[in-house]
Amino acid sequence: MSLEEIITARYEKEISECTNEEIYYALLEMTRGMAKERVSSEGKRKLYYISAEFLIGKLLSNNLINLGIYEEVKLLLAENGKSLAEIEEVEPEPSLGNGGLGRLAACFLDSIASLGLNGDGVGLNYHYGLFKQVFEKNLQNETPNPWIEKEGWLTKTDISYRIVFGGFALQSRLYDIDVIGYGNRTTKLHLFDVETVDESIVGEGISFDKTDIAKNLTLFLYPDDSDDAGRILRVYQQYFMVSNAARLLIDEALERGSNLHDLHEYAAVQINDTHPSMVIPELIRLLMERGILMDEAISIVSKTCAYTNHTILAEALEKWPMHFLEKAVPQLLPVIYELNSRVIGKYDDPSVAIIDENKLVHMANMDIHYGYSVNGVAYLHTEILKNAELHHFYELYPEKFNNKTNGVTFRRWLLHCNHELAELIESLIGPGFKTDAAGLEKLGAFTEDEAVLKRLLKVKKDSKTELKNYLAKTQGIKIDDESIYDIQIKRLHEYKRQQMNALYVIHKYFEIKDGKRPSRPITVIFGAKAAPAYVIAKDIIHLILCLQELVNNDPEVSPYLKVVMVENYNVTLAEKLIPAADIHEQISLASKEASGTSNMKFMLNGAVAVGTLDGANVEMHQFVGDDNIYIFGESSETVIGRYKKGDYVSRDYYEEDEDIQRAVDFIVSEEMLAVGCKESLERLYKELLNKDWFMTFPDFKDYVKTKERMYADYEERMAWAKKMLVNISKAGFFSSDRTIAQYNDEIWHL
Ligand code: 26Q
Repeated sequence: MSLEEIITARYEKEISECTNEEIYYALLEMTRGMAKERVSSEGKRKLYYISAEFLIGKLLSNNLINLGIYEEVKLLLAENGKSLAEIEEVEPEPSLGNGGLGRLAACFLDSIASLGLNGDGVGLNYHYGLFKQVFEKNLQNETPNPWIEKEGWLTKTDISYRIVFGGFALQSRLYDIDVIGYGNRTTKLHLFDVETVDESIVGEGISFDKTDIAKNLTLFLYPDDSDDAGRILRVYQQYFMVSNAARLLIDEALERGSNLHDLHEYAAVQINDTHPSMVIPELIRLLMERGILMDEAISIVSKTCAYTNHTILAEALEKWPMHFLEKAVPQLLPVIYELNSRVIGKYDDPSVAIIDENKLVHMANMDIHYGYSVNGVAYLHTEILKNAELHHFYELYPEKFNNKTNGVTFRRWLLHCNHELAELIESLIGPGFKTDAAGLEKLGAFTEDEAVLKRLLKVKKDSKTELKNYLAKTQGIKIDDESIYDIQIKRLHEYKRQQMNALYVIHKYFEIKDGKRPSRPITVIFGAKAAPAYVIAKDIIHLILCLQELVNNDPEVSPYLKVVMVENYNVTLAEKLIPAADIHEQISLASKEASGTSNMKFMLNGAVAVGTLDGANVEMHQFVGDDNIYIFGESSETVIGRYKKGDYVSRDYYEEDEDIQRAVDFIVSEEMLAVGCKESLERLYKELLNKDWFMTFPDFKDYVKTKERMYADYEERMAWAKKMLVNISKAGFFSSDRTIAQYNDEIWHL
């Protein structure tokens, strides 16, 4: 049915007489109808991408683009006095992810569908997803983020399983979201829910009874795991997710003709970080229940499952206390014990055991022994895994290790979020880049073409004005679109070093006070959520919010420097911020950021990076060369060496460097204490002075110098525009279509 027909049937009105809400629901109905008419991909082997997170973002406009009807719909609405941009605002954003890992899974689904591969996503239907971030008194508070409406993208299916836990069982229900690829394919995102979930048990903020599993299981993503009740709830969630996934894939394989002895010919499972790792023992258990002997069950599962590692931080590698598993999933214990005893029988090396001497179950170790592939997510990351973090495993199984540098979908991160730039590119090199991202290289022919460079600057300026208007309207934030937009958006983590950027802001504040004014105003923009129990991360948010209040209200400074911390940073905001960025901050401590993916989105949208040689920045640097990216800081070798020697003393740097001293002292200055919370600011001050675990001080001088150089270069507008164009032209490698094609060629073989 056409939009007009749907609107007449639903409301007996004309489009022009409808509210934005009414039009949104009509468009939803139309889009869902069109998705149903499309074909799902087929093939013998099917991929199940199991992930605790799918940060899909809003779907309406992206779906209209992938269906090829965006312009048509936009025009029709405009003719009736309606704005598609305003209608987009009606859609709630599902927040089924924390950050990079979840957004990557969403980009991958888009590429799997667009490439026509036979694969679905499997996860959980969290009713409130990740919390919504609210600032009060310069502090982060958390509230629930409901996104499920009576009418939405979810389709209730008739698939339901009985999932047994220690002492009780829960009935699951599968909901599906159609993932509409670019072209004519769809795949599915399968989200399992529990039928007894009860939203009414949520109390103040995001608090709830963590022990009432039947009612709370799918309420939130990663409930606070600072206590045992929260941690064990994660185990229940993970098992629920993988047991459902395993049953679904077995049922589908049987239906397509598998006899289960050949299950690996019908199914491939990608384990997205260790959160779905229990799928290995669960699949073995389910095969044994169906009559297959243990040896064979292990062999089948080992040919089915592959593992992706997303982090080098040891504390993020999941290790579950055996007594948690004993309580929540006792049926898995015999399998896990057996898997472990085979490992220790074979290898005389306690570091590769699955169960350690403290009775902790190392999920990654299980994945590596009993999966057929282990991959990192950027070149440097994979090298560090092979040579350091997972070196013992690499010696055992060199053939399992491989790299798959991350990518992002150009449909959402260019065509959808930056129409004007996509149109400019298409006018220069034709539409081929939409399906073959490598085609962007053709832009290289225009790097000396002044007319093209001017058009590019105009596109950037328009995006900056758009962001300015959006922030004014939605968050009451005022910024100057003639200023340089310098943006850092990502989860708040010490290793990502938002604190170093904040110290730079303080440094600049003092310079301006001293009469050294920048030639053009600078707007430093942050967006970040901190895990509710991550104290120092919240202190850093507090620092930035205090700086925002102080700097922006200082008449001497604010004409030259503004600090902005957007509230509730999410995919929707990223789509507005990224096209508008002049400069993007990728300043993690070298060796700590596995890949990063916002770096790729910024690059694609013509922003220039200031960054360390970490994660995928290393590859970006190789593609664009020294002139088009601003690299600073110590190398990953130096950093790894420092950790090994354990000889880093932050106080030495503080005492030797006046700039560092002045900036760090300011955190606990009278001015700051007047707008902030003493306890929090002092804690952060001491943390930096006495620990600075992520080594901001050794990199600070070089960081300041590099930013100064960058701001000066920005004034050479034509030379800067050339850098922008080079970045865009070299971004093709970072398309998730390329990444997914490699996963398929080298791991999945669908
Ligand atoms: C683990 C145990 C207990 C509680 C929570 C967790 C947990 C939750 C989320 C561990 C890890 C995550 C998320 C990790 C993540 O997003 N990693 C990012 O993955 C991106 C995609 O590969 C990379 O680009 C980023 O570099 C990496 O940080």
